Formats: sequence, structure tokens, C-alpha cells
Amino acid sequence: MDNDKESKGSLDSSLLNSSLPNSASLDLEAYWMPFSANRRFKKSPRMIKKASGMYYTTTTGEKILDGTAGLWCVNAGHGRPHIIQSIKEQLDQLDFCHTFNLGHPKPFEFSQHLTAAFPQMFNHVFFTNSGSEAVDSALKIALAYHYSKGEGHRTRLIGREKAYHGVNFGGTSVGGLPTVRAVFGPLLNGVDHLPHTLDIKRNAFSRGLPQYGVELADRLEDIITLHDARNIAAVIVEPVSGAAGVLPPPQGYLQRLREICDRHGILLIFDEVITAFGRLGKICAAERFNVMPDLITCAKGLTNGIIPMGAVMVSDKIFNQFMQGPEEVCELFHGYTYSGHPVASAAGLATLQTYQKDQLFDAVLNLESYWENAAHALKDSPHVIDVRNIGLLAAIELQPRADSPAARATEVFQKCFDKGVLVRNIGSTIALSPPLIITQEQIDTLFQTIGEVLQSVA
Ligand code: PXG
Repeated sequence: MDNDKESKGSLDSSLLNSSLPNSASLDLEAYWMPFSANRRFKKSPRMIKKASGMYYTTTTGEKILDGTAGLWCVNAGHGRPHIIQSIKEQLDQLDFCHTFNLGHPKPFEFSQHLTAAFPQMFNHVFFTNSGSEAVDSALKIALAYHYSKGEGHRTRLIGREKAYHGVNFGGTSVGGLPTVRAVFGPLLNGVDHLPHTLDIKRNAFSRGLPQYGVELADRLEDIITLHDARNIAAVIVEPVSGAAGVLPPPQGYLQRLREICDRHGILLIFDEVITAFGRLGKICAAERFNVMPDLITCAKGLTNGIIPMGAVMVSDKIFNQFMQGPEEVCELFHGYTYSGHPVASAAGLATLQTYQKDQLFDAVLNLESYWENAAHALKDSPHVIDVRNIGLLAAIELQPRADSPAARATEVFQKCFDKGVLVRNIGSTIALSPPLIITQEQIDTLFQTIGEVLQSVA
């Protein structure tokens, strides 16, 4: 077999000379980038060299205002010294230790403070390494909960159209974004979906929670009638859909879902990978909307994006059910090598301290109306058919181009980047979720730049 790369099959001899390469000499070929048009990106790459506070800096030296908190995760802003310092100290102390019948202090310490910050009934936490793993863990915990109550027939899982619950098989199955599901076969058995709540005809340019759509929660009753409540384990929803383009729930919708689940013994899971940690001005959306689910998944802002980590916040009702059996028996045959990783736990703890020290959740509540007004000032800009917002989230919905629905938003993303502002384009939506440290002046820059770009886009 021909193999002209001399080092193939053994470690590359140039490895030891590798330091931070300058982007001009960087070979982009080997890295298969996630959720990306690899060939297009590699023809004209946008490369980031460093970040601080509200800004990225590109490899060519341009400063970019981060309107997306990385990928909805860097809630306290980039390069927070206390988090970095805590990670360094942890690394010097203990690099790795597993937590399968062995322990080290950091995840215990973190769990104690994390659960204290969440609503009252959430007194336990199961750690994962990502939002996707948190979602699959929560679904498995829901199934195992019913099994342990002698209700192993409750196996069906109900998601919602347009939902994004990560990319593992459970999350893909309950998720409802067609492109994320299409090519992966039949996925999990026994999953059904609620209708989504986006209704631009009735709710365009709503501020905060849209007025119409509470009755969409009643469709859960139809699904229950179809499958029989005794076969349904859990309903999972994002309290505010993120990756579908920021869809705040209709007024009363989440309460209605909770009531229906309660009536039928079905668990309710909130996927708060985006909405937790201040995005809505509170520790989580459950707190903001005062609707308590049985399980909450989170990730992203859990460690300020600095180290991968996810978590399932577990209510007393669920946890206590698992603690009924013999003490010497493992209660849940589930976990990851890196669950409660010492460095991630240190990052998480320091992140919570940073949120508290800088009162960042309150800052969101103080900024929210300014943010809302700035977003809605784009109402009359060209192509804009809807603006949605809640907390420090906003979406500018553009009229899709007939021939290529996502092209206009892609162009807006590109032009904003060229003008020094990072936004997120999702289909025909521009989504915004800046670090919670954003100032009023930076909010102006963000929306004014989008406004200028909209004027220049066909
Ligand atoms: N649930 C929700 C609600 C999310 O938003 C995940 C689960 C999965 O988390 P991990 O850590 O496994 O990626 C997410 C992640 C986008 C985008 O296009 C959004 C996410 C991820 C990637 C892209 O806006 N959210």
C-alpha cells in the first residue's frame, strides 16, 4: 500500500517542534469541524487567537464583540482570572481521580454550592461532560425512576418539534430539528413530539412571553390519550428554545405542561443548557417562570464554557426514590469516566463564585428592558419579520429568501463579523446571547451593526 507520509502509523516527528503555529502555515485539513461546512470554512477561515471580557481577537488582530457568549456559554465573559486561577491551583493539586466508589473533594464541594443556588427541591446533582450527556442522563434517570417504582411500563419519551437536546441518541430522538435528525435512522423507539410554539402570525414582535399559544400545551393530553399515560415516562422541553432561534414560551404554557404531567404521573424535564446560569436573570428558567420540573439539565454556563461539563439537577422526589434499596448496591448503573472531574469541578465552583461576586444575574434583570428596546428598534429594518426576546436572549427573524432560506442570515453573520460583531445565524434567524457583562454601549453597537448590515443585504 502506498503511504507517502513517512510518519503514518507512528507519532509524527514534527510533533515536538509544534508550538502555536501562525495561521498562515496552519494545515486545516485533518480537523473535521463539528456542525460546519468544512470545505467552505477552510477556503476562507475565520480564526480566533484570544479573548478577553466581551471581545475576541482574530489571528489577524481584529477585535470582535462577542454577541453570542461563545456558543451561549461564556456567561461571565472571557478570560475570568478567578476561574483560570482556580483551575491552575486544582491542576497543581490533583489532575485526575474518578468518582466510581472513590472520591476527591472538589465535586462534593461544588455540588453543595450548586444545589444551594437552585430552587429548593433540587438537592442533588449528577455530573456529565456536556449538555448532550446531561440530556441522555436525565432521560435514563427518568426511565430508571419509574422502573424502580414498579412502573417499568412507563418508557415513552415526549419531546417537541424544533427542540434541540444535543446530539446523543436520546437527545436526537426527543429533539425536533429536522436537519439534526434526518440522516441518523429511526433513533429511539417510542418517542412522540408536542407541536412547537413558534407562531409569528399571532405573536410577531412580542416582548418577553408571547400572548398566544397556551393551548398548545393541551396537545399533550392528545398524546397521552393516544399512548396511554401509563406508558409515558417523561416530557422534555427547553423552557425557552435556543437553537431553534430563541422561542420564549407562550404565557401560561409551562404551567399547563406541569399540571398535565402531574395529573398523569409523568415526569417533566427542563433542558436548561442555555437558560440556566443567569441567561434569564435567575439561576434557571424554572426559577424565573416559577414552574418546577422534576429534573433540570444544564451545561455551558456551568463552567463559563472554560472546561467541558454538564449536570442533571435532581429533585428530592426523584433522588429519594433511588435511595430505597440495600445500601451496598449501586443505585444507578450510569456515569462517565470524567463525571465530577476535579478540574471541571474547580472551574464550576469558581464560576459560581464569579456570578455571585459580580451579581451577574441581577445585572441581567437590570439590563433586560434596555436590551429589549434595542432589539425591537430593528422592527422596521429591511427583511425583519419578527423580533423575540427574554432575559439576555434575542432573535431577529428574517424573511427567508425563496431560493435559499438560510442565505440571508448567513450573509448578515458574515458582514457583521467583518464589522467586528459576532452574531449567530440559525436558518433565517439571527440569535443573540451575549456575556452577561455586556454594557449598554455594547448593546447599542451590537444592534446598530446588525441594523446597518440589514440595510446593505439584498
Ligand atoms: N440542550 C440544549 C438546550 C442545548 O442548547 C445541548 C443540549 C447540547 O449541549 P452540548 O454541550 O452537548 O453541545 C444544547 C447545546 C446553536 C447551538 O446552533 C446550540 C447548542 C450547541 C451547538 C450549537 O445555537 N446548544
